[in-house]
Amino acid sequence: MPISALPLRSLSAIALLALGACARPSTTAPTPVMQPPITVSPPADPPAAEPAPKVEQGPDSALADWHRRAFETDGILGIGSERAIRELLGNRTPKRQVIVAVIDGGLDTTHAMLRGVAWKNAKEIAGNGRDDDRNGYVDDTWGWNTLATPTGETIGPETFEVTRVYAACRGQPAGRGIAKPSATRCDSVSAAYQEKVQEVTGTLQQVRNIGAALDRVVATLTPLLNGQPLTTATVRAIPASTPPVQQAKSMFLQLAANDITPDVISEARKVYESQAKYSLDTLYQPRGAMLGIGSRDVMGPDASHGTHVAGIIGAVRNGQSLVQGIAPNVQLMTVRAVPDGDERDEDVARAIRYAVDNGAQIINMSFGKAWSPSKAVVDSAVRYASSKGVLLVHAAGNEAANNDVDPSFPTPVYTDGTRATHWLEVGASSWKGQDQLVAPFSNYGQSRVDLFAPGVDILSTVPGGGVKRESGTSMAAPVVSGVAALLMTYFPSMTALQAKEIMLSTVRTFPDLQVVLPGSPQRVPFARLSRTGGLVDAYAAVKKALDMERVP
Ligand SMILES: [Ca+2]
Ligand SMILES: [Ca+2]
Repeated sequence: MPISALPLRSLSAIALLALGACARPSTTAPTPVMQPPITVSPPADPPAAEPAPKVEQGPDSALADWHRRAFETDGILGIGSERAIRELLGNRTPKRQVIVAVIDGGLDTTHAMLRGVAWKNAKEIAGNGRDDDRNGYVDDTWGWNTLATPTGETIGPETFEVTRVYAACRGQPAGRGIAKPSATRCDSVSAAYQEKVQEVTGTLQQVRNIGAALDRVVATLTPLLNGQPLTTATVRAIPASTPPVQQAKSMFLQLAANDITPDVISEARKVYESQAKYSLDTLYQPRGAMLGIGSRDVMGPDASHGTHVAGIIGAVRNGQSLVQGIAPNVQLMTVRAVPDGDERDEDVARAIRYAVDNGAQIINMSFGKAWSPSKAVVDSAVRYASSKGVLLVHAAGNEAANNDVDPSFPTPVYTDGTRATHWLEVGASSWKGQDQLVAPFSNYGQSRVDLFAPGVDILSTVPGGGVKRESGTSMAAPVVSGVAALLMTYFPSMTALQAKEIMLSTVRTFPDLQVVLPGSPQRVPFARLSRTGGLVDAYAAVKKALDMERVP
């Protein structure tokens, strides 16, 4: 079941592989079920002065900037944004500053690659306890944080929606503010809650098992490295002197080939431990009786996800860095509304309205959930954004599911069945191409998903000044937000709606391509996994915008 779309790596098949090969013979056998893709968030506190890690490049791994590259010139299915800037826009300068709001888990506004592009509320005086610009928010210099107690303390973890509704059925604190559902409804809610408990505790156990196996592998290999770091290259170079060393090497490399490293495991462990401890707890109610308006703390306790998303859109562009945003001349506005656990509809609605009222032209929403008890509140904010011409770009979700059947909220379809006009729903594609073109975790939907965009192994900014690769539809949505911003900055009279239409009409299609359907061994036509059947193509979009300019 969906939770907030944090960056993700699918452990499903790998978990079995690792358990099968690593588990101690006498321990309980792994349950041979496919777990849902695992959502992984990076560590909360990376060392402050850590230099950017060396990024491995080669046929086995993605180029650091693959998502911005062009198929025609680089042979990889990126979006061609650099080629567009170089070849089509070389004689122009960006004309308009575009504000892109990132509704997410927080932003590190001090990151060297972001502080020059972080939106600042020029009319608000910081820290004087007053609402200087009278927009309703006190000291909102860097955006807003909806996740705070009524007395202004920042909230970290939250419950799942299913936990809240289940708690409402039982009159427990986590259900506060939700009307008690009918007895029949409560029966099905109870079943859904139990299923979620099983899923979280089962996955946590798997992660712990893999972690224990990996610890043993690391303990065997580390003494043989002569102080060198543990990487695929250094491990490959270790002589397989004894059968245990050979086995440890082979296990490490197999796991690494599936992106399972000690870091990934410790991140996954943190996420699932938090879910088990807080998100499933029917007694947990971090905000007390009232939701409150929020606070000025836009960073929050863990800004990893939001900082990564923001960097994809607009990290400072200079020719030297591997990490650069897609669009020049953007300002990134942060609205913190996505906790560990499920974001609340009221917070999502407030965040959208804040972004619209404070000048955002594009809003990136890399989050999602399976339940939306107050969907009408979100719908109303979405209608408001549309009425102001603001484009909403939403990640399709990481459950390898069909959104036409199991919606991932918020959705582009209102409760009355009509559709939001200013909305793009984005699935994730991979650099691997061919039948691996669709990311194995990505949601899809011929009706509910508009297009795909690069969302695997995307290198971007993380708190503390570093950079990191992450995967998820969370990374694909900001690619599309970035292309929209790129169009709007170079074509200053273009509306967000026109940018959306240009992107949709210029997608790269693959008429005969069969791809592996996420969550299944089946192959299906890529054309049927989204409305357009295509991948966002910045080069083609810019070209079309230029063509349209020439036609009076
Ligand atoms: Ca204010
Ligand atoms: Ca102030």
